[in-house]
Amino acid sequence: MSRNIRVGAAQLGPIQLADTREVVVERMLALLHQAHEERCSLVVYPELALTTFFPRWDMSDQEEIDNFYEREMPGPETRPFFDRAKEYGIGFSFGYAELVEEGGKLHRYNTAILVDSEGHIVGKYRKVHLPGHVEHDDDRTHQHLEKRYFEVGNLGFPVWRTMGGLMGMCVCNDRRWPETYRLMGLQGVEIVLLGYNTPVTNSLSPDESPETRMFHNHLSMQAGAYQNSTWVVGVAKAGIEDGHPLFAGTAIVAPNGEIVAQADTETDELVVADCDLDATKFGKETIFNFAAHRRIEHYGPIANQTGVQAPN
Ligand code: ING
Repeated sequence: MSRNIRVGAAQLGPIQLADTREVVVERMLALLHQAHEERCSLVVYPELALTTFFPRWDMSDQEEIDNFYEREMPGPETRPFFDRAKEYGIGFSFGYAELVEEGGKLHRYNTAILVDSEGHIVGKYRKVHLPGHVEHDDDRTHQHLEKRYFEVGNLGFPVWRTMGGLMGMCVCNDRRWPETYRLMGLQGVEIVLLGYNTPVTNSLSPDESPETRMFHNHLSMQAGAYQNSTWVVGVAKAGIEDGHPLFAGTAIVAPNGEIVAQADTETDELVVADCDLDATKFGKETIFNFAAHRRIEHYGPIANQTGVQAPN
């Protein structure tokens, strides 16, 4: 028995400050068309797929900052994309900066949505693990101001039963935290869709090699996949954005932790793999049969303690 879903990981090359959403959507549509030609039924795009990675810029003018956010989804620039995907019968996810009024206040999130093959927004996720800092940091080779521009996500780590499987999402830095995958694993997730924008250099450790950073990227996703017996689709925005390089490494990871397909370039590239969602069953029923093997009576600090409390 197999529940196969052909997935397209739609890596995007760089998006410059000067690039309009219309131009970016045209690039996304070109990848969507290629996915249609290759008979994909689900396409995954990166974090902040509509704009440059603006948290690298130290901005204080709220009007300037808010130019990077979407106030409605779909909006005028993204509606053509939603329409074409529905025409093709292809589901998709992508990340964007969300500006929303809730409880009479404006809120700003680093968000991803999941849209099914009939064009319905099935799910939304708001990034929980925000890396970086709030104030300008002279010790860094480049700024990473996600803690200034976004609030911590308030939707948890949902999993949705859609398009024939159990699907979840996370965003970028979330992929480095085991809790992210386990919270979805405890809901039976069979495929995790995530996008990332990751600088080639670590702003706090310029000596860290690009090879080491790519190792950490794949290690995080492979571990998450293996330890929760789920597919993981990790999609980069890559290349040099206004002089700031982001790394690629888009990959589709099988439930046994092996990478089954990955990008060769640092530009717009569709990486395709057939993902049998039933391939998640063996791990879930044996080595990672949570009900049979987990001992939650010992896990309290994982949920109750934030930082390290070392013995004296
Ligand atoms: N980017 C990076 C990521 O988690 C980062 C943040 C940079 C983490 C350097 C570690 C080292 O891939 C985003 N957008 O979270």
